[in-house]
Amino acid sequence: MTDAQALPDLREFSRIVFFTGAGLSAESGIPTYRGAGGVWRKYNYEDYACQRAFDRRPAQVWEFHDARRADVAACEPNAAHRIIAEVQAAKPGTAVITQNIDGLHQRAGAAEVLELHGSLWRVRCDRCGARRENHDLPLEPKQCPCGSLWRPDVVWFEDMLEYAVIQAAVERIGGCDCLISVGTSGQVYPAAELPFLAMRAGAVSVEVNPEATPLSPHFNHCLRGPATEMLRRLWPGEGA
Ligand code: BJW
Repeated sequence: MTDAQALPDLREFSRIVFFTGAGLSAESGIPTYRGAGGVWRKYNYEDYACQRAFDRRPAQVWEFHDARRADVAACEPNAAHRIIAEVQAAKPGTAVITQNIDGLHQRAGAAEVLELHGSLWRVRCDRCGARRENHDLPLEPKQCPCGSLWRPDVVWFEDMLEYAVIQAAVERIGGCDCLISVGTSGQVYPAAELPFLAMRAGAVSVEVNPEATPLSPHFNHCLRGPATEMLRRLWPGEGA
């Protein structure tokens, strides 16, 4: 882990970006995707998380997503989500760009979260274009009023990311003065390209992850430990 003396002082920055992944929610009890206990260790994404699977077996894909909604609903934001919201409240130029679909940033009080991979808590109809927030457990009915099926408004493999969201993320991350990447393996594209925009623009960059990732060599600081503990070191709080 980086020497505590060398940690950047977040109070010195005005355009901080938190770039977050599944590891941020691990301490809330939500499994990550890769690694031990990861979602993709148990389930093949080709059967549960791509449009082809939904077209073939929508009931199976909905059963998987209904179960994930129920699991996430039973979890609470953790101290790391709350610290990020604290920083954002203290420094309004702070942005949150997440790959997570669990909505825990928002439940912790973060504002303006850019959700690169959509949300478990929205559904959309690709026939009529309807899109709405929905928290049913399980979703009922699964039919949109137009007669077609709702699908989870998440970005599955092979789906394109939403243009407006990626555009906003590129703008915020390319213009930040401090990038803090938390709990992502940096293996999924195009999201994994985003940190480089900040680095090329000269931002101070910090990775928070108990394990090294393919992106680690490019960060100025690598904090090896759980998000709750490492973020508290970075942001001891306003009174500190
Ligand atoms: C802790 C911790 C603690 C643990 N504290 N940290 C080349 C070859 C083949 C395919 C591709 C390719 N290039 C691009 C692609 C396509 C694909 C891709 O990137 N594949 C790669 C796997 C290679 N990308 C896409 O398909 C994207 N779309 C696209 O590119 O469209 C164009 C296209 C069209 C057609 C064909 C090809 C391209 C869309 C990507 C969508 C990703 N969707 C998911 C699922 C969401 C929905 C759902 O859940 O149902 O998003 S996949 C999953 O991975 C999820 C996550 O957001 C994403 C990233 O994962 P994340 O957050 O990094 O989690 P993990 O588990 O990987 O890592 C957790 C980390 O936390 C670890 O490092 C731990 O150490 C750490 N950790 N505890 C801090 N306490």
